[in-house]
Amino acid sequence: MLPIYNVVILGPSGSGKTVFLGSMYHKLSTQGESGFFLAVDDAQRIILNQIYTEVATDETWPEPTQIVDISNLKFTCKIQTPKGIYSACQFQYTDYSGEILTDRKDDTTYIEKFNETIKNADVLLGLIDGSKLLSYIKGENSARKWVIKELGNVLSLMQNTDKSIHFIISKWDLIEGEYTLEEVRNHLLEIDQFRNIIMTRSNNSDINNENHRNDHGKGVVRLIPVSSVGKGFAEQQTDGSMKKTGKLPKPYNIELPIACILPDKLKEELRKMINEENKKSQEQIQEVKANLTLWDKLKKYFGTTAKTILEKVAPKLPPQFQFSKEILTDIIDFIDQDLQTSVYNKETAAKERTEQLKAKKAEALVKIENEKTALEYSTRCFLLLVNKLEYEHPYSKLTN
Ligand SMILES: Nc1nc2c(ncn2[C@@H]2O[C@H](COP(=O)(O)OP(=O)(O)OP(=O)(O)O)[C@@H](O)[C@H]2O)c(=O)[nH]1
Ligand SMILES: [Mg+2]
Repeated sequence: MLPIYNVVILGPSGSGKTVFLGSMYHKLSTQGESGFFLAVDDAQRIILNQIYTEVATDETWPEPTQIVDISNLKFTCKIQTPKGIYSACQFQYTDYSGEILTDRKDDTTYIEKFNETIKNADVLLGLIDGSKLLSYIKGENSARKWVIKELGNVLSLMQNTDKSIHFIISKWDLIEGEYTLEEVRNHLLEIDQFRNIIMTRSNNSDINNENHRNDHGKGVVRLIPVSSVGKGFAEQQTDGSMKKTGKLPKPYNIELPIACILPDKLKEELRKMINEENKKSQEQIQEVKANLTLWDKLKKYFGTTAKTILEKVAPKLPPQFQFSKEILTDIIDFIDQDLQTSVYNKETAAKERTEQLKAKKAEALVKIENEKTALEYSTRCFLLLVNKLEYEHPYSKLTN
């Protein structure tokens, strides 16, 4: 059985979900630089191709999504090698428009179904509409409604969960060159609901709280700038509509969000485990050691060496994280390297890391001979992409 990771997409109507999925599929449906490709069943492939073709070649954009269209997509991540094609894992995307949710707030079965979907999600993908965000940053009056109603809806759905959240800033082509990701982040942090999500997950947010522990089982929050079409492809008109210029699409960062899912979810699982042990232990209230690495924390409860730690930890992980010890080591090392490098060394560190990861990827490629080895290879592909994100956008990580 292939491991499957569940992603729930939350974004108000018009935020760019459909175009994002079409463009992501287009980019990853053939094996390029990323090292893997995505496959879907025939019916979904036809729909996704239609979406992208319309975006790329017609004057029009796809119609707003009817709920039944593509509210459930299952991508199989595959690797093509000289020996054949191997499947590595699956990503299931469930699309819930924020608006549908508020409009159906009296429909309890719908809400129940939604809550169930959220419960089963490994990662929440929140789409923040880049064009609305831009109006908000510019202080335009019209943006208030967006902050309170549309973005507010999505954020309130996220308030009560500890899951990893990947915020995609869609339509980044409109913001790029006007504001940096750091500026955008600061503006978002001015929104209470947004800031609260980050604060409750940060290590030192509740420093005055006596229940404070230096670890928690909460997921990470990322901010990923994405353009499904690239800079210059479309121009926003005064009425808000998006006029195509005739340029060819050049999607930006479209392959990054999917790569963050597996590493972030594994990190969350490991933290949960540490947190549970911490709860059980006598010395609950400890001094804050924010810069303890994940290995350090694991060492506290599970063993003295990487080998002994993993012997204890690996069997406790959920089925979709039954990886080899080598891969687990790589992912934990990856997470830790990030914590250990100071801001000043980040660039050199990232470059070194890119080289290391590339070498490991090449090593894993020749070893592919079944689904398990294909997964090990794809994990390295994912880490390389996450590294790219963190290197090119140091402000993309909102929590550690
Ligand atoms: N400039 C720019 N415009 C985009 C981009 N992606 C989407 N758009 C615009 O945003 C509109 C809405 O995108 P959709 O993908 O249909 O939005 P959605 O979230 O699926 O909306 P619903 O299906 O109604 O829930 C598109 O028709 C485009 O005009 C992008 O990357 N850049
Ligand atoms: Mg749609």
